[in-house]
Amino acid sequence: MKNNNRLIIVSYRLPFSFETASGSTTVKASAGGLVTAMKSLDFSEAREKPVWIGCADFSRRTWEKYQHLVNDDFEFVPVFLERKIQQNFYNGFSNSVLWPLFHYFPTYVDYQERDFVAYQKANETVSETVAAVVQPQDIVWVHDYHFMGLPKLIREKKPEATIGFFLHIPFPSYEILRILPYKVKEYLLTGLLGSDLIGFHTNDYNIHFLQSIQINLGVQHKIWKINYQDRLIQSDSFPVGINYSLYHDAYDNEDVIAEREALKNAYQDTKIIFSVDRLDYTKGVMQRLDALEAFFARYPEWIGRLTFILVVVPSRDEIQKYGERKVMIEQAVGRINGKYGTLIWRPIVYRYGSVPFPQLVALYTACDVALITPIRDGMNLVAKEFVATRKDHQGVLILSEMTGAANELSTALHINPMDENEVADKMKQALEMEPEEQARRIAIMQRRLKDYDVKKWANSFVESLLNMENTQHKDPTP
Ligand code: GDG
Repeated sequence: MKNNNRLIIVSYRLPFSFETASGSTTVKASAGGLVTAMKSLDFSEAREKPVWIGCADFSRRTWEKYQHLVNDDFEFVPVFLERKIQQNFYNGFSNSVLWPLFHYFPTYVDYQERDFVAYQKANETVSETVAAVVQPQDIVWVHDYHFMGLPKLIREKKPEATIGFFLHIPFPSYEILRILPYKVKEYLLTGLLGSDLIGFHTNDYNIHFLQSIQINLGVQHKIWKINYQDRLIQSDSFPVGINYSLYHDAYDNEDVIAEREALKNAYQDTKIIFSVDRLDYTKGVMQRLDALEAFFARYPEWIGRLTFILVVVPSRDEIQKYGERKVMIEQAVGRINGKYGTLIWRPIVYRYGSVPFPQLVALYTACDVALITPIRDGMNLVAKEFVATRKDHQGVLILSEMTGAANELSTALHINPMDENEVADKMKQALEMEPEEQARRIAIMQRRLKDYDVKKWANSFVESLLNMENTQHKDPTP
């Protein structure tokens, strides 16, 4: 897709950070899925560089001094929030209200009025920055739950703007949303309705959103079209994809081969089950450990013949619920290793920390089984990346039915993460699966991931947004 519109991305984080070591400062680009997706859009005919607006995790002074080091296809506009506002907006309302509630953990919600005030303030500040930057013909694409108020705030300042919003986490059922005070629901839902196009990973999330606006605001919709305040809005599902070729081709990368050989040598006497997630209660790590224990209890013939490599990546450690989780995981790992381990074998190899890309792909491609058991997950990219890397067409994916990815990865072994016996049985099935059957299942999933990769995702969202805008000018009735 080529077009002459300028793209303005708004996300909580900017895709780089400054690192200072031994007195010298460098810029480190981050390589998340969002960065890849945004870089894959073709805006080569646009008049100006695309712009990326996000909250700064560095000081204004650092930015003034080192911004010349940031050389990128994007122009970056950091927003500097007051420390207290930033804390209450991010750790408070975003990650202690919206995150747990939207992942169906209502008892983890810690609603504080001051945090909601900070969320509104942060959205307002960011909307002022967007309004100062946006010009006619620009496309504004807002990402994720930190900025649900933003589309409306931009629309108030720039009524003609073209605005898209994408939610990376689940949109929960109306019954869950109703736990929030009415003024909060109203703020979030009317906030989203400032968009022209609202995107979700799955149809279910979209339906939940449509039900919520109907029940809470009395706003009607028809076949994904919403008529609101004389504007036509569309909401639809756009399941995020991955950079398929990056992961698929990495199988033959020299560093990956070396790391894979090292892993296979280290665990040559056992099969390998593997998982990697951020430390988050939504990812179901405790349930996974319960299932492993159930597996050894049900199938003791596997004791000594299986290694579970558990990688947990630090995340949001300032929030109490995350710190508690780390202690729980480490106690369970210690207990299971103590109970089943021998002097020469440990059932669980645990790493708390991130691993570099070649090691991650080596783990994906050395393992016999990937065990992915979130209790809720908007999509889950790890499952998709694991499948994409298996150029050898081997390996079995066990995947929670509570992930958005389960819709697309139809030949994975689906499980309910709460049912430890079911997970244990599927682990046995996976470990004993014939190579031909593994290949058949992987090939089907790879076709889907290759066809609908991250480029397709980003392009189909932007194309729908542009078409939407045209439709609006032509005929504002659904
Ligand atoms: C949110 C939603 C949705 C992880 N550990 C390492 C590492 N990673 C990379 C993975 C993957 C990404 O981080 C994690 O993505 P997920 O999708 O699994 O999870 P969230 O961070 O919760 O993402 C989620 C996503 O947004 C996109 O919309 O799918 O549902 O919660 O790319 O590879 N990468 C490296 N080392 C690690 O240790 N190199």
